[in-house]
Order: sequence, then structure tokens, then C-alpha cells
Amino acid sequence: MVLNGDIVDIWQFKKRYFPASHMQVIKEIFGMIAKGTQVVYITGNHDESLRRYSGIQLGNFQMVDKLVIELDGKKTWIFHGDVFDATTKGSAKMIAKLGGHGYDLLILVNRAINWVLKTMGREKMSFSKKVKNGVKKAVAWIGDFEQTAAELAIGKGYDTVICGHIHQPQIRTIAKGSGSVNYLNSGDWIENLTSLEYNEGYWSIHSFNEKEHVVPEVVHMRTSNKIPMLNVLTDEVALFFNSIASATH
Ligand SMILES: [Mn+2]
Repeated sequence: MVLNGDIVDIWQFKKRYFPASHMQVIKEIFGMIAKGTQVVYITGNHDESLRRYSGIQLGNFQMVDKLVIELDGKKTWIFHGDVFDATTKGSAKMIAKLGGHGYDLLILVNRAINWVLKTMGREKMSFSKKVKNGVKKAVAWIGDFEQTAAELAIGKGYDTVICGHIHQPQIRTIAKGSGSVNYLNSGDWIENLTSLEYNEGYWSIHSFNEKEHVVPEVVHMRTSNKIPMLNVLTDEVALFFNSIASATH
């Protein structure tokens, strides 16, 4: 199982917001690890403070920035995708042309831009900001995001690229020049309730259907008195930014 970033919201964590139901999810994952499921945790922007632990491996559990695996001979590249936040399409393209270390360089560029913005007293650039600026911009940005990820992947010779971050479930082939790549996005577990499944050579988008599942009883624990109100921002492209919208970046 691959957890592709933003699993734990560190910002919320600091506010001591951690409902019992969330704890049950974590317990479930720990149970899977104990029973032999290999779990790879890829860090995202909401859990970026965990990036310092990248590379650690504890039994069946592994924490990484990105993952490259071969599935039935197909080179598959998995990363969260927040690396594109502070980067324009043009610079991502330029970096893609540099080849091999393009993605790592992109992380550095992203950090540098955010550092400069922070130093100048401006907010970090983020996708949630773009969404707040308007649905049309967000739609255009989703297109750019998918295209940028695909072009980087084609440049690196991957067959499949899998992201998260933009909350938009997707499976499609993106071509550029003579190359093409399968672009996949797992969507989210906030509004779309989707994940990606790989079975016998094929990827599919799994949509959670409440009727198919027995809802486990949530054991209520004492939580802090002040649980932040969840402002649900929903628009016609079904983007949801519950935690992101309330986050500082
Ligand atoms: Mn994200």
C-alpha cells in the first residue's frame, strides 16, 4: 500500500485536532503492517515536516519523498505533487529537459522560491490559494499540473506517473511529441473518497461506496475543547479543500 502524501495534517495536529475516527484509520494501517502488508508513506505538503525522516525503513514500513517501482515491466513513478506549487509550467518544463535529476532540482527550486517569498514576508505559493482565486483558474491549473507531471515523466522515460495533491481522481494517457505516459491521480479521502488500485496489470479508480462497507463503530475519546470548525468549500468541479483551505499555506 502506498500512502501518497497529506495523510496526517501537521497543522491540524498542532491544534490538537485528532478525532477518534482518524486514530482508527492509523490503527488499521498499523494492523496491516503487522500482518505483512508493505506500506510506503510518501510525504506531501501537509506532512512535509516528516520529510526529514525520508529514507527510514522499519520492517514493512518505509518513508520516502518519491517512489519508483516496476509493475509488470512498467516503470512507475509516484510522488505527491506539491513540488509544482511554486513552480511555473515553464520552469518545470525547462527542468524536465535537464533529465535525470529534474525532480530533485524541482524540489530545490520550489524550496528556494518559498524561502524567498517567506523572507520577503509573503505567503508561500500554493494550490489552495489558486483555488480560492477562482474555479476557472483552478481548472486551468489542474490541466497544467497533469501536463507538467506527464512531461517530466516522459522526459525521464517512465511509463506511468502517479500523483495526489490536487484532489482530482484521474487515469488518462498524456502524449507529448513522440512520447506518452499514463497519468494517474488517486483523488482524495475528503470529498471524492477515491483511491487507485492495481490489479493484474490494470489500474482503476476505486470509489468508496458506503453500502459496500460495514461502518465501524467509532470509539469516542476525549478531544480538546476547541475543535476547529470545518469550512467545507465545494464548487462545481468537485474540488474540496477542507483542511487545505483552513491551513496557513
Ligand atoms: Mn498536497
